[in-house]
Formats: sequence, C-alpha cells, structure tokens
Amino acid sequence: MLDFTSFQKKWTPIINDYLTQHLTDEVENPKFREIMLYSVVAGGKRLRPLLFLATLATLDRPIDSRELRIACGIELIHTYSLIHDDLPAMDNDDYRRGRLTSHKKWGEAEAILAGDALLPLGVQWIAEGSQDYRLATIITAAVGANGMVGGQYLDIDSTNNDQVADDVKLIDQMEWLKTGCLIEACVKLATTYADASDTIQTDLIDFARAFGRAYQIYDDLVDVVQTSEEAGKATHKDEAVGKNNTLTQLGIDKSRAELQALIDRAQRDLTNVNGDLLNGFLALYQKVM
Ligand code: GRG
Repeated sequence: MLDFTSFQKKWTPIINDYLTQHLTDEVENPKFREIMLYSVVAGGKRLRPLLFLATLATLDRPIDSRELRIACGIELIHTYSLIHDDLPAMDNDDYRRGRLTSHKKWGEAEAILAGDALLPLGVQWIAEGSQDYRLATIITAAVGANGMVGGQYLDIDSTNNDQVADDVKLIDQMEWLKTGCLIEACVKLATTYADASDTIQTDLIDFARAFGRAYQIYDDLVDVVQTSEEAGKATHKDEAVGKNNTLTQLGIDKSRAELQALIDRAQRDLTNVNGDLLNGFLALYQKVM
C-alpha cells in the first residue's frame, strides 16, 4: 500500500481532473458552469475525497471511475458548504482558497445558486457511483438538519443571540456538526460501500470521529499560528479571540493539548486495522503543534 504522501500525490491530480472534466461535461449552461467551476477548481486540499479513497484502499478495495465519482461528489458538497458559509448572511468573507469568494466574484444570487446546484449534483454523483441508496442516506444525513446545516444553524443562532461565549458543550456540538459529521461520513461511505465487517467499521468510524473533531480545532489553530520557517519555530498572532470556537474557549495551549489527545485517540483506533495510510492523515496536524 502507498504511504500517505505518495497516495496524496497520486490521487489529488486525478480528483482535480475528474472534477473539471465532469463539471464541464455535465453542466449545460456555460455561464453557470463557469461559476460552479470557479469555486470547485480553486485549489482545495481535497481532504474529504482523499479520506474516502484512502479508507477504500485500507480495505483493499480497488479505485476506479465509480469510486472516483463518489469521492468527487463529496468534494462538490463540501464546496457548496464553503460558498454558502462565505456569504454576507453567514461569515461574509471576501477570500477563499486564495481567490475572491464566489459572491464577490459573481454576485450573491449567483453564489447561492452555485451552492444550490453543487449540493444535489454531489448527491447524484454519490448515488450514481455507488448504485446504493445507503450511501445517499449517509451523505444526506451528514449534511442536513442533524449534521452540517444543523451545526451552521447553531452557530448563527448562538451568534445572533450572543449566547455561546462560555458554553463549552454547545461549542463542541456545533463544531462536531459543522465539520466533523462530513468527515465521519467520508469514512462511513467507504466502509458501507466496501461492506466492511462490523468490527473494522467500528474502528474506522471511531478514527474518523476523532479525526473530524480534531479538524476544526486544527483549522482554528492554523488561523492563529504562523510557522516561521527562518526561526524554525511557531509564532502566534493575537487573534485567538472573537470567535465562537474551542480555541477562544480554551486558548492556544489547551487547544493544542486537546488536539494531541484526539490525535492519540485516532491512532489508537487504528491499531487493529491496517492503518498506516490513514495514520498519515494525522501528520496534517503537525503544522500547528
Ligand atoms: C453554510 C450550509 C453551510 C455550512 C457551512 C463548511 C461549514 C459549514 C463551515 C465552515 C466553517 C469552517 C471554516 C470550519 C473549519 C473546517 C473547514 C470546513 C475548513 C475548510 O475545509 P478545508 O480545510 O478547505 O478542507 P479546502 O479549501 O482545503 O477544501
């Protein structure tokens, strides 16, 4: 089996090509296609499709066009969530993936519609790739009212009502729903698609839960920790406050400790499976430790 870096190097360009090719082929209106492509091919890390494919590889399943279609369907849904998250009514961000956000570039209605179109297209690709209603159920549950959108609602509601500041449990639930659920779904989709045994499925999903919880903490830490390569050590920006997240709640040191605990847990969850490839995903977090 490939190690994580080789796996990532091999599959990232294949995922990127698939996304470009199939959006180009399958979205009929050329202007709207351009708007959708603008956000999808803007250079994301492709973490979620890679996680789905790596879980399949861990389960000794071959990867071909059907599996690629499922993987890229997940990325379409993730991209929809980023477009909508950036909107003026939500986070009101001007930049994403190193370029102007969709609404800044194309207009607000256009960005809403691009997101609206990416969500069902992603579900369609997952259904077509898998030919299995269970996968459509897993993905729609993960991103719906009891998953990602529910988490975004909690975020909006608590911000509007000034309620979150010291409610650790609420922040934890919000972060899990917003970010963790979709990451967990990547692994669930793979274990279901591959018909993994119950025990392996449990181990891999436990890994995904720890990894998914860790991801939000990592993402917040990345915002405030800048690695100074010349000095060879981490330097901090004083921006850890002002957002409803674990980082604001715990501060940098405790957030790091929490992240380390989650990494340790994720590693333990892999002890009974052939976990070398999936373990490689955890190296991502070294950037902020
Ligand atoms: C608006 C329906 C709706 C949902 C929004 C995505 C989301 C839910 C909120 C984003 C908040 C956020 C920045 C969470 C941190 C984790 C995260 C999703 C980071 C972005 O994903 P990456 O790091 O980005 O995988 P790339 O660009 O590499 O794909």
